[in-house]
Amino acid sequence: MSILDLDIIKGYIRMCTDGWNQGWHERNGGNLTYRMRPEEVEQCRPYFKATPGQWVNMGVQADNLRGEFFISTGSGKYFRNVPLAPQDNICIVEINEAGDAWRIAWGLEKGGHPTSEFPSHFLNHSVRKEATGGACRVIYHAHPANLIAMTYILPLTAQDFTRALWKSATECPVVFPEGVGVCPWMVPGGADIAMATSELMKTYQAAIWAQHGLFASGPDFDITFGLAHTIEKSAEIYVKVLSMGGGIIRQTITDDDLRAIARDFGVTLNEKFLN
Ligand code: 2HA
Ligand code: ZN
Repeated sequence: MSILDLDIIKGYIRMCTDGWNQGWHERNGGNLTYRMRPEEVEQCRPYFKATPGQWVNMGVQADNLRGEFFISTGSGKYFRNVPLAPQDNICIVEINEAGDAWRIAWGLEKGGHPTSEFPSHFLNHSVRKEATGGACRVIYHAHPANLIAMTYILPLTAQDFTRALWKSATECPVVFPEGVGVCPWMVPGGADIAMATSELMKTYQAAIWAQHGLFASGPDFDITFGLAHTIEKSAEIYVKVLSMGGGIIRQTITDDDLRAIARDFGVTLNEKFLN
C-alpha cells in the first residue's frame, strides 16, 4: 500500500493525465488544486513527511480555508510528468490556522513549491466554497488553444463569451447556465489576477483569462474537467465555424432556442445575457 493507491490521489493524477492528453498543458502550463475532505486527509496522513516543510506566507488570506489541506501541482512542474512520478511533481499542503500560509505535508520530494498560481487557486477556493455551500473542491487552470484564440477576436466581456459559447454547442447552456466570466489580460501568478478572478467566480463556475487560458471550478474531478472540456469543445466549434465560413455565421441557436433548452432541462439561464 502506498499513498498512490488511494482513490483521491489516483483521481487527481488521472485528471492531470486527461488534461495533458487534451494538449492543454504545454511545458509547465496549467495547474490543479483539490480541497481535501477530512477523511481523505486521514487516509493520506500516514504517508506525510515526518517533519513538515516551513510555513510560507501566501500574500492572500481566507477565513473559510483555515486548517484545510489541498493537493496541488508543483510550481514549474509538467502535467506530462505527474503520472510518471507523482511524488516529485505534486504535493499536499496544509493551510495554517490564520488562513494565510501553507506548508508541504507530502510530495515534491526533490524540492519545490505548490503552483505559482496558488494564491489564485486559494482565493477562488474560498469564493467557490462560500458560493456553493462547501460543495466546490476543485480549481483547474488550463491553456486550451481554441478558447485562448477567441480572446483575440471577441470583446472581452462575459456577455460576448457566454453568448458565443452557449450558441456553439447545445449542451453549453445546461452545463454553465450562469455564463462565463472574462478577465482582461493580466500578469499571471500574483495577487491582482487572484483578486480579479475571485470576483468573477462569485457569479461563475468558470472564468477566461484573456490571451492565457481558463479557470474552472467544481465539486469533483469529473464535473470540473467536464466543464473545461465542454467550454473548449464549444470554442473549437466557434473557431471552426468562423474559419470555414469566412467569418459568416449563416444559422445559429437563437435566444428563444436557449430559453427552450433551459425550460426542458430545468436550468435557469442568466437572463442578462439574453436578448
Ligand atoms: O503554471 O499556467 O499561469 C503555469 C501557468 C501559469
Ligand atoms: Zn497559465
